[in-house]
Amino acid sequence: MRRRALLAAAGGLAATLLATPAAATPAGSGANVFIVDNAFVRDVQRPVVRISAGATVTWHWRSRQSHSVLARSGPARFAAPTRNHGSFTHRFTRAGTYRIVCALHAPGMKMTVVVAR
Ligand SMILES: [Cu+2]
Repeated sequence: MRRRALLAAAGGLAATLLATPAAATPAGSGANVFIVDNAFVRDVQRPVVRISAGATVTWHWRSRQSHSVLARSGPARFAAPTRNHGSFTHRFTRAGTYRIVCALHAPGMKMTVVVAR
């Protein structure tokens, strides 16, 4: 039930975001992604998050199982430790496409961050 409530909340956030023009999150600001069992969620599972160089993405764990954030390919590599609570923020300074997975649940648990100049 907790998970259902979270997904409903994420859906409400998505509706808010979809009501605004589909611009990339600008530099100096941040996008949020939720981590549930077993998916990355923004508006949908396996989201494509579009930001500008200099913006951040913050992952928020809302899971019972442990998950990680691992940039498997892209202009830069980074990783957050495997855990089931808390949050992790990464600032993207280099433009390009980042393929991100959970190291424990790849290849199914994945998402993409596209960073514009
Ligand atoms: Cu995982």
